[in-house]
Amino acid sequence: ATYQLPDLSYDYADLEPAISAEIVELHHSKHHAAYVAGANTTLDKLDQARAAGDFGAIVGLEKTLAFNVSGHVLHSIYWTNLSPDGGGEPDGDLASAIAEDFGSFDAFKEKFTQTSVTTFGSGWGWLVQNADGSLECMSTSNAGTPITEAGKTPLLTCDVWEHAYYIDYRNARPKYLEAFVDNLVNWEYVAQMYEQATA
Ligand code: MN3
Repeated sequence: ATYQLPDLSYDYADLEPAISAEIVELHHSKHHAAYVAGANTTLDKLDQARAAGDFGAIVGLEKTLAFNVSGHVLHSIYWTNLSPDGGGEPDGDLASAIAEDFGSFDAFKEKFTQTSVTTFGSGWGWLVQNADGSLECMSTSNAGTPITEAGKTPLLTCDVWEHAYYIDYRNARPKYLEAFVDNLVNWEYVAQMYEQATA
């Protein structure tokens, strides 16, 4: 298989109490795994359609492939930008950039939370860096990523599909965002992404 479900660098229970082991296990071993399986199955179907010269089928399969690969990549970023030792505030250049572009860390927190919470339907909340170096909070729908918009580099993302929080928080998406920002953000990883984007 071309795509593989990555192992997490922590156990399913390690993000408690912010996110329960039940959610993390379902989210990783079922939801994320379904994107990986979907991508691999679609690749096989594409091979068959190409071999058969079935150009009508190829267009639809390419869309399905893009959706599944994107879902796989988004979840891989999400797991990596979470940490059992996460939360708090970043330091160094990233902290300075956040203070400069949002006014303060608290103002950033407010903006990131608000942007993520108000994502229409299923999607993802983001902190991205623009081509001019400025930082911005945004959201994308379904399996959309900021990479498709010119000059935007993802630094941090939060999955706001209901499967990411519903068992623990029911419809209280703001409570999930609060727990995410206060306890789970792996700022070391986000700082690495910022360094790479800035280099
Ligand atoms: Mn998800």
